[in-house]
Amino acid sequence: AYFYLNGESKPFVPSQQDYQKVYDEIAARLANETDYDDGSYGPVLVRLAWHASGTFDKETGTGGSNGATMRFAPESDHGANAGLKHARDFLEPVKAKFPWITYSDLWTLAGSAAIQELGGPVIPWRPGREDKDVAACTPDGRLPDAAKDHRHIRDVFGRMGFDDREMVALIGAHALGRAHADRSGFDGPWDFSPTVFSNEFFRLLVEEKWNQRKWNGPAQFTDKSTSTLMMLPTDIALIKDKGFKPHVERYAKDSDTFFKEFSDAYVKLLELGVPFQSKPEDRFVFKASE
Ligand code: ZEM
Repeated sequence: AYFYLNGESKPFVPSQQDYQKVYDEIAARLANETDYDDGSYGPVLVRLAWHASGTFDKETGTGGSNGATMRFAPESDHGANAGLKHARDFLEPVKAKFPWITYSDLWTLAGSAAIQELGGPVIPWRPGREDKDVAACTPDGRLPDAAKDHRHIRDVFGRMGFDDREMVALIGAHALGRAHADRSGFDGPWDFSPTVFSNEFFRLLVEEKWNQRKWNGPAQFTDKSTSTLMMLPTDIALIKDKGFKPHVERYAKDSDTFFKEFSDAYVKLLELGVPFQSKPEDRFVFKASE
């Protein structure tokens, strides 16, 4: 578990300050590399950390962020992971500068950094993940399919160990980024500021009228007011289902509550299946850039 820096005889044990340097490097790259999508790699980093973690199966203890097996085919080629190479490649110069960090720690740290740098809540984080080899790749089909319904959401997130409230909070990350026709087949952003973390996804879900989009692509929804935004079938399922809807309404009204409950659920997601030596109270709180 130790990393020997070039020519050093003592093992290098990184401190919180060392991880803050990794955070700062990611933040600096986010600020500089604006020639991508809506001007930020932040959303795709949030998605990388989620897809690295969301393969977890609580029954077998397999999958999860511990391993970073998405570096390898077949996992990198799973349909759900289309486009995440942009996020992995964005982080390669960071890995090169801080070779002592594991990919699995780096990807999750980047998820925490991206949420904070995009104006979201603090995402406390701790190290301790080890990279695994190709044999630990998870089978295809563990990540959710946007064409499906409320039962599928409960099946997939229930397998990870989440309850209704946490499922809704997590999907609120769709305030960020967009769908790409050449990746998932779906198309468009969920709100008008896809590089700012907010509760807009929930407000629009409740306040807008969502119609089926008329196009040749997969079934998705578009807003009546501008026809520029989109919702996935699984997003619309959140206002159709009795267990999910009260949380959508709470988050639509109360941004502070959403930020708090999102943070708790995203921290839990990034830690699923990781055999930490440290305790939850040892998590680091990274200082965001100004
Ligand atoms: Zn997403 N997500 N997601 N998601 N997601 C997309 C994009 C993004 C689902 C899903 O199928 C899709 C969570 C839950 C669920 C983000 C974060 C989180 C896209 C578009 C699809 C199709 C991909 C593309 O074309 O590039 C489904 C079905 C979900 C649950 C039911 C959770 C949980 C997330 C984080 C906590 C983010 C940030 C994006 C935008 C990525 C980007 O590149 O802009």
